[in-house]
Amino acid sequence: MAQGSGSARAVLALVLLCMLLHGDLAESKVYTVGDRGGWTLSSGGWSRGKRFRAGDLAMAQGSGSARAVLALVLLCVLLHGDLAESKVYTVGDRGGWTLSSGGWSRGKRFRAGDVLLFKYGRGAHNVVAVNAAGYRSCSVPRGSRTYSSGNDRVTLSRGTNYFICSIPGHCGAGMKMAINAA
Ligand SMILES: [Cu+2]
Repeated sequence: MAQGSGSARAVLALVLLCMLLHGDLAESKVYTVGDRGGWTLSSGGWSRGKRFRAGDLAMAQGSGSARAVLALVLLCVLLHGDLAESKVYTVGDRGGWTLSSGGWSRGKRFRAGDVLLFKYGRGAHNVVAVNAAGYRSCSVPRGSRTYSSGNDRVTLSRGTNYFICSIPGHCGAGMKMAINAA
């Protein structure tokens, strides 16, 4: 998922909430004939000066709150979806994927489906998804996937994901990362 989608979802939730609550305000009203006095011998003049609309009096009094509950449930579903959805992490944050970004992942918690965005000068580095042996020995096992655009998105799979830069000397200098995704 793109990074903006979380706030887009929150906006959608608020718009839906507003629509539902506004719908609540705009919906037909329930008038109690005679107000507190009720429908009595003296309530004949009660309607004087009031403006009614077609559909008024037809709605049950509880429907307004039912609508509000529906709005809140939708809001929760949307906001919860927001929390559960995958995140995009820029490796090394502002610094990007460099010789010194090996420790960047320390203390962070990742989940399968999260996306790592590797940013670096094209040609200066690359990103190779390797296995544990490749990570340990700074070698590229046959069949490893190499990314080299300088703006590479890699989706984490469950378990440990290993990445190295295969430009000679870089991995040995610390340009390697092992990331555990829950
Ligand atoms: Cu490199």
